[in-house]
Amino acid sequence: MALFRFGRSQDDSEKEIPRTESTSPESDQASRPGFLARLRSGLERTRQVLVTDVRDLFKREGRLVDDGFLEELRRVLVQSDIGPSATDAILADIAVRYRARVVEVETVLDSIRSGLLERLRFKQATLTLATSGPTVILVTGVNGSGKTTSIAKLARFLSRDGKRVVLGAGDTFRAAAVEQLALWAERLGVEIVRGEMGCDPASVAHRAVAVAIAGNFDICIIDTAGRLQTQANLMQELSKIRRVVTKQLPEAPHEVLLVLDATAGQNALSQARGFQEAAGCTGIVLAKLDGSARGGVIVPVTEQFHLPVKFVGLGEGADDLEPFDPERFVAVLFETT
Ligand SMILES: Nc1nc2c(ncn2[C@@H]2O[C@H](COP(=O)(O)OP(=O)(O)OP(=O)(O)O)[C@@H](O)[C@H]2O)c(=O)[nH]1
Ligand SMILES: [Mg+2]
Repeated sequence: MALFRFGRSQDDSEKEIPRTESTSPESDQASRPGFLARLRSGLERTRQVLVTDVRDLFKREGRLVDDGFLEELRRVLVQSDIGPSATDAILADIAVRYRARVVEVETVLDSIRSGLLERLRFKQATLTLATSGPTVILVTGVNGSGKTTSIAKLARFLSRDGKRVVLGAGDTFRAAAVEQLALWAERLGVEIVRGEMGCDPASVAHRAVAVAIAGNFDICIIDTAGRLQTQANLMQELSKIRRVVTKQLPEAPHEVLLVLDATAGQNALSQARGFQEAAGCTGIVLAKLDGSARGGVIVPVTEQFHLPVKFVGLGEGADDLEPFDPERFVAVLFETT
């Protein structure tokens, strides 16, 4: 078991760490426009449906709100990835307020906007931090969802806030997985605890938390190997990591973040529901929102998992993570360009 300040990479052939993004604080301002552009493109298809297609229902006149209109509107909304529950709620609200009246398109867009905001605002949440001692964050999800990259981004986000961060390389299955995290640790200037290849991930988690306690770290983020909820032994392994950590610090893990790939489509996303049972997830990181164009999926995801989206990932660089901000999300969705 070794503790590195600047872990050296021996084999990172399997996972390339993108080098496009600067990790210096000075890059923050400069990266903002790019970040917004990525959020826009992540919402492009959803916006196309929610705004353009809804406008198309109106041509240049108001519309009478009757069953026919509501059905047309439903057909549009179901294409937008916001999910059946939000669609039903928005339609019910429009029916109650405007049935048998003539409405303009802006009125309907306002109803959709406020319906979405209401649902998403409720799901906003910040990271839970320990009141004393280190905060332990366990990161989990299916293969390739974006866990390790999100950990790097999270470490960057928290370091920028003045927190001392140590990473635990709990994906002990692949050498490249450990090296990927070690490379990030080196680049970010944070510490990493790693174990022998193939060793029990719970032992790495235990050591990482012990280092965090002994070294007065503020944050300990533990990576885990990708797994499917159908792999019972691996799900048990996740429960074991949890138990080991809780033994060391009764309130830990303070967060169990489920990383979901926004490009995976709604069916794939709901397959991750078993993680809640095994790992007791506390929040979602929705990664790869920049590549999805169907960012509306954030609405059904929060509803299906009964979990808040704590962060969204909008790129492969260390700065490409943002706390989820429903106001901004909805503003970008409905902005006129
Ligand atoms: N565009 C984009 N790519 C991302 C984002 N997050 C992760 N990726 C990329 O997705 C791929 C998988 O990311 P990882 O962080 O290795 O995923 P993982 O869940 O740790 O994968 P396993 O450990 O193999 O289960 C990498 O190529 C990342 O660069 C994101 O927010 N946007
Ligand atoms: Mg990984």
